[in-house]
Amino acid sequence: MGAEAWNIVDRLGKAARVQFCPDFDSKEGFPLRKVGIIMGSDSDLPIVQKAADTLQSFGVPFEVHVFSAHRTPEQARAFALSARQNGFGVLIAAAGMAAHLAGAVAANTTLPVIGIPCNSSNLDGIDALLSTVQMPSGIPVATVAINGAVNAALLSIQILAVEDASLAAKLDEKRAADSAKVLEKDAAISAQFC
Ligand code: AIR
Repeated sequence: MGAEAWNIVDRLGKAARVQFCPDFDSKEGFPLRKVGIIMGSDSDLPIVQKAADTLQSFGVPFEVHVFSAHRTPEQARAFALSARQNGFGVLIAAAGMAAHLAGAVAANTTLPVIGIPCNSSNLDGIDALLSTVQMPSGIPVATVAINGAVNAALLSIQILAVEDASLAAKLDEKRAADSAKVLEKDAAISAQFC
């Protein structure tokens, strides 16, 4: 869907989505917005890959880009400024060291921004964690754990699932499957010690 169509959807809300969006992705009849995954360097990809894999497993559309708050600040800004009209619903920003990417992106959009602090220095990611999480009031970044790419993806899916019951059902299924695995492990471990 083009930028102009998304503008109409944003202005008019849900009713417009039904009217203007033939490319429905969700069973609800609403198009699913994309998740934008951006990283400060291609050296962050091994961490970020898990977010992409998680989104893929849920059938959520996404794009992946490299933008640096320091090395390509104009491109990072332009991406954030146009993200809503380009059909994104949530942005995930991963960076290491002096990790300003999530904050810089959040400064230029009111879409929810999830920050992944990456462990890419000899400070074990504590530098990136503090740089990402310590945002001043007014510009929030939802920061996950150091290298917490899976949770970043799951949180982005939960945000999209607010308006998408089929996505919410998939999240429930995953939680049930995760619980079943723990129950199996409990049975196996407790059997070893009785
Ligand atoms: N980085 C890149 N631009 C700004 C920052 N903070 C981060 C990357 C990566 C680290 O610096 O996100 O984690 C090292 O990048 P590189 O390209 O030297 O491997």
